[in-house]
Amino acid sequence: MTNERTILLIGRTGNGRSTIANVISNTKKFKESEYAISESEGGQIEHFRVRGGDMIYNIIDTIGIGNNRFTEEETLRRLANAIKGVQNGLNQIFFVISGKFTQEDVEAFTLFRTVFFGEDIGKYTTIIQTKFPGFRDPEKRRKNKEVMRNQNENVATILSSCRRLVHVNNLTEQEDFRQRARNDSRAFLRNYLSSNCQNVYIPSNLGEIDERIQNYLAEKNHGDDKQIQINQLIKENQYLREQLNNFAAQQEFQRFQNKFQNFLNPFQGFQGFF
Ligand SMILES: Nc1nc2c(ncn2[C@@H]2O[C@H](COP(=O)(O)OP(=O)(O)O)[C@@H](O)[C@H]2O)c(=O)[nH]1
Ligand SMILES: [Mg+2]
Repeated sequence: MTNERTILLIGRTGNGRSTIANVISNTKKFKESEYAISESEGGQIEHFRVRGGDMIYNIIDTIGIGNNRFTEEETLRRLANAIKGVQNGLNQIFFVISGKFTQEDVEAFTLFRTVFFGEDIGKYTTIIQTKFPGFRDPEKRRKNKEVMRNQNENVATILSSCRRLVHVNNLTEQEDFRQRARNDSRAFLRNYLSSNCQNVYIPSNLGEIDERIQNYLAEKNHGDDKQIQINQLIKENQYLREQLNNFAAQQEFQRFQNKFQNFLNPFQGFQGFF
């Protein structure tokens, strides 16, 4: 058995992937950013060893979905390069969400499942929820998971397909001078990794990623074209409705004018008196 483990961090920009990479590796090598705009450019890999052990951990931070620095196509291409680089397979994927499981997170997870990995992605994936102040309290964690499960069917399906939901709150030095929250996260995550990443996951059809990206983008563009057509039809429909309303109002006015004229008619003969 090899004494190497590889962990891949994925998710939407700003959710705290780079921070988790720093926390686990106990370094500051990954750039944490308050501003989604200064998103890292692609995959960054660092290695660390837990003191007293001989296991080498490779931790890979990837570009975030939804960053506003690159186009979607460029983002997917950079992600593909990072994932293709993992030749000996992955032992654990951390899908990072923050605060709550949003619709955008659902879409990002679906993208990873359909374009990059496969239906079995959940077997190797742990969801990490960052920015969760109650992370030390089992009751708050349980409640949060329950709320998330009841949120909607998509979220519930993703949750039940993954290994586990883990909560952390990786506060910055300004927020937590002694870094207690990060130390607790590190202890938990390292312990979790030591017993949860023995299996190796080699995503199938890695060679076809580029093709799947092209298909995904083509389908999406097709969807966008359809949406444009629908919007155009809605606009035309609105215009016709307005015309119809104007016409009806004119008719109504005409009817009123005629009635008024009819009312005035009997008095026409008296005009000479006024
Ligand atoms: N309060 C709090 N802030 C966090 C947490 N994780 C990340 N952050 C902050 O969120 C911002 C984005 O984090 P970053 O790791 O760069 O996100 P990435 O785009 O997913 O790599 C940074 O300002 C971090 O300091 C957390 O668990 N709690
Ligand atoms: Mg980052």
